[in-house]
Amino acid sequence: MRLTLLTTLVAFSAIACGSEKKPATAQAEAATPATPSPAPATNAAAAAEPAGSVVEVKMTGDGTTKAAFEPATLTIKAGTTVRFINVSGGPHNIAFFADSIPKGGAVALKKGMANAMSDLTGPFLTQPNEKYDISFAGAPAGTYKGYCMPHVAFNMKITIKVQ
Ligand SMILES: [Cu+2]
Repeated sequence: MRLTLLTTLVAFSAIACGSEKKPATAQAEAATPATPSPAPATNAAAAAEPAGSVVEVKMTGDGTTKAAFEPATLTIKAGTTVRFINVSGGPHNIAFFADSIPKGGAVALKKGMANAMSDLTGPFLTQPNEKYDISFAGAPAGTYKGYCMPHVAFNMKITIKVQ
């Protein structure tokens, strides 16, 4: 059931995006993360802060007509952690367009995205102020374009430039 919903969302995203960019494929493979990641829900007290600098991106919306990443464009250094925060109008998530990222970027993001629903696709943030960190450690320089699956029709997209 969930898979069906996900597939529908992806199909919808593909239509909404037209020929511009293809979203990350969301086939539900048995995703075993390359590195074991602690479950944030049960491990909150021990959640370590990222080693590098952290840049925050707010996920906002009014629930009906608009939704956005704020900022929608940012430039970071490799090694930075981008922290996505569910501020309003959720659920939100962050997924990257597979064909928008530099060579080697997908491998780096696979390591940097804990609890991914599938490659390049972060989990849905449903709770107020819920956070999701993406480590750009080892991420090749270049432009990474992403979107929010529930709100791609509202053009909820983000461009992250890694220096
Ligand atoms: Cu959203």
